[in-house]
Amino acid sequence: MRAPTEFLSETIEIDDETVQSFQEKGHAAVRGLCPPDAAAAWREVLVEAALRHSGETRPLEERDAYGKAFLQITNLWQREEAVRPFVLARRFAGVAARLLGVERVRLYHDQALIKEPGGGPTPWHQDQFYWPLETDKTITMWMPLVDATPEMGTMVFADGSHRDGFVEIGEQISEFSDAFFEGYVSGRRFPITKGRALSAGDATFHLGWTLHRAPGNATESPREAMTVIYYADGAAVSRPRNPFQEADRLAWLAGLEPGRPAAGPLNPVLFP
Ligand SMILES: O=C(O)CCC(=O)C(=O)O
Repeated sequence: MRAPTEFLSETIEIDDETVQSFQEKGHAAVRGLCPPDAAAAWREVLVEAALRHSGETRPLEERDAYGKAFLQITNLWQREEAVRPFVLARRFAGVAARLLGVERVRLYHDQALIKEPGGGPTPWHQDQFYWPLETDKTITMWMPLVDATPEMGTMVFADGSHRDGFVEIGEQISEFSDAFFEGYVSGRRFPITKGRALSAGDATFHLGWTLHRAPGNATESPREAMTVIYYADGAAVSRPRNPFQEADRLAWLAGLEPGRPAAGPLNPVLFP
């Protein structure tokens, strides 16, 4: 068996059809991005690291909709040395660049997202609601570290919704965002791509403006997933449009002023 780090510098081919479909729909699945043996090895490293840093102690029933949806542990690559090769992997960043149609991508941040057994649905939302970045070329890689069925809560997407850009609802991930966007996607008649069954190490990618949600975890097994967010190199910091973007500017962009290149010490170029 090859070491779980070995393949991370190797790029994979993404065919033109997948890129075109991604650009039309705002999301795509890439099977076998992390080979099965490596996915099992990385699961141990990533989930252990995530749980070590999760501050959540409340039972599910005491949390709001956001808290019920998943345990969210951000910035693992800075917290644990062992996680760095995974988050900084050229292989994953190369897919992000290819799907975005750009030459170079930078890291925004990573996060582990663990939907516990009985965990609630992930409300409809747009990721870029949180990001003070002056570009539409932003993308999230979402990779389950276990074989994940739709019943465990794999991603559901509103195809083509990225073309609407920022839908300013003034509220973050919540029951309100879920209800609002449920009405919005049906009103706009976006086709819905339902949650897929994914093997550990497969991944879905979606743009920062693509509306997405996930059902609750109706199984007895945790849905363990790792995400990495990238954006096109050359993007500038934008003027924060809400307090969450201001918090992100300080946390992920080293407090860089609006208009400056989004290129802080936490945003290395990961591809090429
Ligand atoms: O893991 C989830 O349930 C939600 C993930 C998500 O919304 C994202 O990665 O953008």
